[in-house]
Amino acid sequence: MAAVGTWSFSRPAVERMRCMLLAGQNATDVVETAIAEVEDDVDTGRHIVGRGGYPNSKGVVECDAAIMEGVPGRFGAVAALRGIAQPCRVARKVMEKSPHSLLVGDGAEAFAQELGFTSEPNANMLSDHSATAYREYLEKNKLVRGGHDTIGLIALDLSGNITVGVSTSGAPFKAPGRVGDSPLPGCGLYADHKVGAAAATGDGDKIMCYCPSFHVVQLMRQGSSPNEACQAVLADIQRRIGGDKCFELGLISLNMKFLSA
Ligand code: SD4
Repeated sequence: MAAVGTWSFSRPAVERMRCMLLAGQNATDVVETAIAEVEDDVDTGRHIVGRGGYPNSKGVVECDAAIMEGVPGRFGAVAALRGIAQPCRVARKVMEKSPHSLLVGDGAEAFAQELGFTSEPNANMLSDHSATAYREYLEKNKLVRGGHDTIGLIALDLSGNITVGVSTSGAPFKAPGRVGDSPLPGCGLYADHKVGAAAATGDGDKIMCYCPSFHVVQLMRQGSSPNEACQAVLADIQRRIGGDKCFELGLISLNMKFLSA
């Protein structure tokens, strides 16, 4: 079994996943639970995930989230979803209960409500921090607080199931309706039970043009280690965009090697 996550703030979530996996829990339950706890937590340093995420340019929190299992076709996602504190739980329901793979905006919210999720007023989705940051943004008409907090978690359970999940409120003060890389398969996340899984974080408007998560998994399929695959994808993108240009992209990946560890 094994668990990995994006950014140092995900360490408690990774530790939580490790305990759940050791207790024999299923990879998808583990990823969903660990992400949902981060989504619903407005404390310390997590300002781009679920409740408490930075809002869009109109002050409304809009979230993207996705879950992908290693089994072919097992994918569900939501994008530009408003009023739901734990969007990754809705993404899982899309995977399990909907004939579709990705639901957006009002349609995603209606789907969530039908399945018993409570839609909350936008005021409940903002934290003191994100509300203050939005006021500063309006006053100065520019992003005064940035950073990256998108959570991406990968779990490999004791039975050999691998699942990856991501959740984000996206680019701070984005245009309403903007969707990033996170809910797009191959871009924000990808999993294949014969190979491994990967997740991305960073500037989603650029990331989605390069399908880096799919690329990482393909390279692992061809024999690269997770680290080699991530490095190779970063180098490939750097080569393609040209030496002096850059954008923010972080990748995590896990292969099936830890199955018996
Ligand atoms: C997005 N990739 O919506 C996300 C943002 C992110 O850490 O990863 N932030 O563009």
